[in-house]
Amino acid sequence: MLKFTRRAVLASVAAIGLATSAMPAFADGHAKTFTMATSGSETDARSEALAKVFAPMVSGFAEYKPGYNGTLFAQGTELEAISGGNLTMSIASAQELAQFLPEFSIFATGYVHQDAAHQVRVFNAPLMDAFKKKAEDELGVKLLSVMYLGRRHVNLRQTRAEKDVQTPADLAGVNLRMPGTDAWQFLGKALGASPTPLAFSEVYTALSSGAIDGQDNPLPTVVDKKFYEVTKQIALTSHLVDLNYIAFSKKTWDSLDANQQLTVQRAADAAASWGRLKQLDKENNLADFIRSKGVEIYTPNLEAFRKHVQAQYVGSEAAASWPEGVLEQINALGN
Ligand code: KDO
Repeated sequence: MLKFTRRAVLASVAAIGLATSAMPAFADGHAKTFTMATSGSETDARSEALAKVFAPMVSGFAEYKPGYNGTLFAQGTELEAISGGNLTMSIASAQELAQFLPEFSIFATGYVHQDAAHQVRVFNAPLMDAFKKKAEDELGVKLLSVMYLGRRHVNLRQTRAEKDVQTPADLAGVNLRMPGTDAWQFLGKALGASPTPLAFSEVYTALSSGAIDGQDNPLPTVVDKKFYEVTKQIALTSHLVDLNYIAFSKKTWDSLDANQQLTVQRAADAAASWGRLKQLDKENNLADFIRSKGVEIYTPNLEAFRKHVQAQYVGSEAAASWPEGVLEQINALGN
């Protein structure tokens, strides 16, 4: 028979007391959990930023619980999960938002954003207010901050001797993997290639087997996912200075008190800044490492790519969804 000695009971009470005191004090007395889903890896700068900066800043009232590599929700399903109340936050893309709100495709358009600083100016400009409001009102998604993913380049299995990429004409017939949404497939075609939709988690295997001819992620992703092991060249097209948004459940946001909301906003901004600097540093310092792995890196005819890509958007269905004057305002915020 289990003997509950006074000492044993006191020890148990003390242990429970210790455990609960280790838990942060919650305004409403209940622990909040912020689940986060991304198709990115744990070592990606954006994932690191949320885990190392955002999570500690909100730990006074919420536990951050990330799911990487599409394990919590498959790539492209995160916004629906947030909307449906099954997920708190994600590293969302304008292309995914454009599946629900077509006008977001303007932020996924080739050769529009010029650099990371331009992305921040655009996200904080009054032109963004209507986009943010629509995401909240129609999707239940609050866009807290803009994250820098980087300059996307054409990365091919073929050597330069086999396929030298100088202009879009050189990509004719190239089976270029692009993410699954319409805006991504449009961009792949605008580059002159034949785009194939494929989940981010499948790209390495598809490159290795030859199921695809190439992919188009920024240099830090080429290193993080070891694409340099299964590709032979990178033509620095910089066809999209790519971004993500820290997307947060509006329902969860509305359940926070004013101080908690301020803390979440500040934590998102701090994480976005930290991640941006880390990604820019990686982007500016990885080319030689990738070359050391046998990948040729070179600059193609950028004017030819810029002109051809932008011409594909003129008169397109995507462009028809852009609110009047917004492209001009984005360009005016450029360098
Ligand atoms: C990709 O699938 O190539 C992509 O880079 C698209 C981005 O919008 C974003 O979803 C990203 O994957 C993930 O965050 C993984 O890095």
